[in-house]
Amino acid sequence: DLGPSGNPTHPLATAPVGAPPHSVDGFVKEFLHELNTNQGVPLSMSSVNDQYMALASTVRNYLMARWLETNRKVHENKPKTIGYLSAEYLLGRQLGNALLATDLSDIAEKGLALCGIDIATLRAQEVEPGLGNGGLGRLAACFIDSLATMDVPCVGYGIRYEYGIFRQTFVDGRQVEQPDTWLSLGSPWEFPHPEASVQVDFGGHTERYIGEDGRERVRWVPAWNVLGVPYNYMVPGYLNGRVNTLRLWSAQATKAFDLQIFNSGDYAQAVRAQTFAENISKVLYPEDSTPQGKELRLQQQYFFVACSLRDFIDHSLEDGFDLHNLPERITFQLNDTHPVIAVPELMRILIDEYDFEWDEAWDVTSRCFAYTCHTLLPEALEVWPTDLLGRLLPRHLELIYQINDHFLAEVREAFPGDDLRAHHMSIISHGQGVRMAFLATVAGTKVNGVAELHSQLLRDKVLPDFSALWPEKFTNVTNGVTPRRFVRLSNPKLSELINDTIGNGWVTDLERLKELEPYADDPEFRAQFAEIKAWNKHRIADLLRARDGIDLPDGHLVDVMVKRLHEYKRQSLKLLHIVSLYEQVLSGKIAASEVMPRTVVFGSKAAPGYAMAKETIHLINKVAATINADPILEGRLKIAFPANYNVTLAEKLIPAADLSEQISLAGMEASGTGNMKFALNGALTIGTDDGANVEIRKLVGDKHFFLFGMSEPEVAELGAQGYNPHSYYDANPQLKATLDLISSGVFSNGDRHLFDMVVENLKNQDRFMALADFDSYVAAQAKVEERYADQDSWMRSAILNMARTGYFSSDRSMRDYLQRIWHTTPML
Ligand code: GL7
Repeated sequence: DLGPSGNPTHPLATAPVGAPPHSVDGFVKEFLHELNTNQGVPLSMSSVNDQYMALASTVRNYLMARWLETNRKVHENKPKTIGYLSAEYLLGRQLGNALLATDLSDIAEKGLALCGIDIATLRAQEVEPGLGNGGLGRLAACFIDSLATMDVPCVGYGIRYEYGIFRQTFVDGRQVEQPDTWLSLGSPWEFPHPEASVQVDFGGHTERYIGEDGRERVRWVPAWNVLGVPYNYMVPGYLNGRVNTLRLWSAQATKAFDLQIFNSGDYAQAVRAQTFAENISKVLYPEDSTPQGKELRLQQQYFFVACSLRDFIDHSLEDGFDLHNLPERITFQLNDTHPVIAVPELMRILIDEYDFEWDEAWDVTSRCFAYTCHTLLPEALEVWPTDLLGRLLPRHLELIYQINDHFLAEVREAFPGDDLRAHHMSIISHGQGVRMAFLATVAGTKVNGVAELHSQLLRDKVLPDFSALWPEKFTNVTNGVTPRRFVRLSNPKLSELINDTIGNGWVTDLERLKELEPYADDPEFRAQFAEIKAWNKHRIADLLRARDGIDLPDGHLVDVMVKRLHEYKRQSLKLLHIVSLYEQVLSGKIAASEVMPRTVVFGSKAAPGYAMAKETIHLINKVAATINADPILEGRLKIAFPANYNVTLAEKLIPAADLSEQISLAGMEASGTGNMKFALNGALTIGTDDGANVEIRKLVGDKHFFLFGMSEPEVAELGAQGYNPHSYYDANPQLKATLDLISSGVFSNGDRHLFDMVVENLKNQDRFMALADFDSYVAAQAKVEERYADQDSWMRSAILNMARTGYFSSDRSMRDYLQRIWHTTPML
């Protein structure tokens, strides 16, 4: 008796694994069983890691039946699947989310307590998989959470980096990077499937030959190859019985080592091929918003994309499936340009392996992909040199030339005689290389930006010729964040208050937070809300004291700027504000007692090769050391800069914030997603009219948002006139005094030049116009202080921020993708 996959079946084999009963006793039994059989230790001799591993397996077992059932349903119903192709997934810790998805948190806590174990200790044992740099990678993690929760079939495809984003330490205020050894104690969340490995080819050359049908054909003769080993991870939906899959690929040598060479005694040479192959998934590139033009990075990109297409075509589709119908079964969503090499890869598979004619292959390919752009910075748009591409992927380069030829013919037909336009639009730019964003735009059914302003600028400024040619191709999907992780898990007290007030439907229907609006005027609710904010502040204060030896004083406004360190995000502007306050006290312009008690919290990693960003970190730390120790401020102004900001820290920090700093130069931040997390946790935003800030402000209302700075058109105009930062320095005495204080040596033991790089850059270059927005920023901060002094009014605004930002759930983003891009409905 054979089942649908051709495997033998047995009546019992198709029944789902029974989920154990939801009881404390049942849980304890399971937990001890896992401890004994998986870890091989009795409770009395178990380490914290043993206990964590056993707890994780216990929870995993509860999810297993649902995973099997989900896979069975997909196998049977063959629904259209979303293949989310992303080089990054910034997942955060898994345990809490798995407990939430199975509704086991309370039972586990009680059960462990019976064993004498504090669940918090086990939670703290988990090292988060930091397989992403920042917003882009975290967005991917939120999206797969939402798709699972919404019952949408999705496979997330990516790379299982052995080392994720580096661990940041500070040495004398400077960032020092340490490798992120997230796998060193083992990960209980992954399921390796070496038997399902796929081979990925590289290099070599192509040959032309005449096929049996008399047509000229191309054969790629690669020079070397590696194996992609899939590791599956569960992506549990929230209390809905669905578990989707995240499949991350790990690179392995096809031949582990050469025994002949080994026996001859040259051990290093014997394992060279292995080292070379394994390097591909060794480490995440720690670049954020800049492409790293490294051969290894292109290898990573092709590696995971080739594995993923192979996997879907060979393993997910039934034997004999007609690939002409592929678009009915999958949409590959390209998360930025990183996976765009998938486009020529699918063309290659269809033409070279399945004998498709060009037009047939293009028809299928161009219906299988959609592209999301996540940036506006020109330097962040990937361009691969043709010689590199030709060396690594000769067949793909040929196909890209052919795609370009067909495309340019279409352009010339649409705009006859406009050769210049065709030149501008060419996928291959002479002198530069292959413009991956253009390739993605040509191939994608849809192209979307990640916030309204960004999508508009994408159409008007980044890809104007393309939007003229195909206006209907362009659309917007504003980003979102998962309310499970970023409210329900990260802010348990607030969640409880919301549940008690409006029920718990909001966790999967976040717009229902609107029902809280009337409570903004209820003094009792406001008091409870304020109490929770204070509780969250104590929670983070305890953590920072233990984690970093940082002191977070009581009663301060908690002003938070956490995000990657980038000039366009303007951490330097925030710093200028702090230094300006300090300068005014030092020079006696104001009394310390006039400074509103405030702690500014920074959290930020800089790309290791980004010198200006690293200098900015150094400067923040030096300013922090000075002002935190200076009695003249009477402890009223503090800077806290915990090292190694990551998802785990964000979950504790964001709920404690009063003020959310979203101060990028208008037109630069594609969306931002931290901005959404803060608003949902009842922080007020001080921000520019940039990215999703625009939409946040529209929803919460001007009265509850501190807007400052130039608008995007004003920025463009100032840029066109010729921006001269020095004129602001010369014209504004407070700004001058502030910058001069940094150059005076007070923050650098008398060294007047230590921070020249940052200061001179601001005075003379200031690409992101911090000086132009300084006055307006300082004025907005004064309004913050005025509002914060009236706690009732502040809490009212904070509640309204939470109540009015339910729109920013990633569930809503997914609904938008389903309607505007994927054209599929959830499979229930
Ligand atoms: C980013 C954008 O900078 C950020 O604004 C956006 O919210 C995020 C998700 O869409 O994508 N683009 C990018 O390259 N990184 C981002 O975080 C690293």
